[in-house]
Amino acid sequence: MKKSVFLGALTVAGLAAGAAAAGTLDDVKARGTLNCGVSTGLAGFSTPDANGEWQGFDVAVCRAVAAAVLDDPMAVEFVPTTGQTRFTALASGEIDLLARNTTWTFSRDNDLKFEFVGVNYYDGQGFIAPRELGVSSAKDLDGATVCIQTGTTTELNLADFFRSNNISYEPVPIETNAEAQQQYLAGACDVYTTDASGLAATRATFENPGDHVLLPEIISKEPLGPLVRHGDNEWGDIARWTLNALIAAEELGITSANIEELSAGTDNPEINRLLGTEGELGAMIGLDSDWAKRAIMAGGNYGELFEKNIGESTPIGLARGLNAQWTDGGLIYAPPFR
Ligand SMILES: N[C@@H](CCC(=O)N[C@@H](CS)C(=O)NCC(=O)O)C(=O)O
Repeated sequence: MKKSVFLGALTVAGLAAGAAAAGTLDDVKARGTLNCGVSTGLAGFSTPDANGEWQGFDVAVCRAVAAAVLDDPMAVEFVPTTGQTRFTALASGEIDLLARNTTWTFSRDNDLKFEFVGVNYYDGQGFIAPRELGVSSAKDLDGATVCIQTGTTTELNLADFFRSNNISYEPVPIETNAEAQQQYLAGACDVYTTDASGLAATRATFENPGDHVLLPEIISKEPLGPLVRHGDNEWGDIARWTLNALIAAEELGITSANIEELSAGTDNPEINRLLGTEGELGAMIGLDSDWAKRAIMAGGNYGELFEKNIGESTPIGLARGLNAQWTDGGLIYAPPFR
């Protein structure tokens, strides 16, 4: 009896070791590139520039992970995914990481079996309407046609919102943001609903953004973040702590401008542990001591990435709001590096 329990434990340990040996980190290293799922195109978050190079706030997460793991922020194969295709791409192993304004929900975690490694943007669902429609509240949308992306939380929130307000709507289902924009501008739907950040990003690309208003209601919570498959905790930890490194760097005042200097050693022990001049944090996640330094150098700390890609001085024009550091009254908070 005792023996079989012992053997059972060994078998489980053996399986776990086997899974770790054939884990995502090894696959990524052997391949030399990170396969990162992004959107088909959303200004500021993930979109190819004029040279076909992917840019944006979500793209930056892929680049930071590639820098940490492969010592090269450019070693990323970007895989465009829609609201519908993103989960199959991750579950099937086509991508190692999904960084595409994806909302962390109970069913995506437990039913689809993914692991959200954190939140890089706290959002909520809003509506955009042509100014000439004269609508000032989403509650005035009884009978409206609504453009909506399939495979999203947006679809379900919309149904909940109209039902709880006892009003009706007609969905106009579309697959990509580009299609939504085109349909909305062509008048195929009265309003377009999606994450408020997505609405801001989309409106920024309109010829006359001022002709469109964002309605005041935010009808849901949309904590957006990167995710991996269940079952490879080591890989999940690398993605989670890379995101945390970007967040902690902002809190600790580590920037693109001073990181070289700070990584020679400082009198702040947490900065030293993060940048690898003290302790063995890198080894604990199977990486070298400079992993976080490289991740931060890929594009800057969390705040730098926010300002550069989607912040108030960009056409997207998003305020930090909930996405300010906890020290500034926001929700962005990295656990301690110790
Ligand atoms: N956060 C929601 C919605 C995500 C979503 O599909 N957002 C749209 C608009 S913000 C998008 O990213 N579109 C880009 C594309 O079509 O590729 C979810 O996870 O279901």
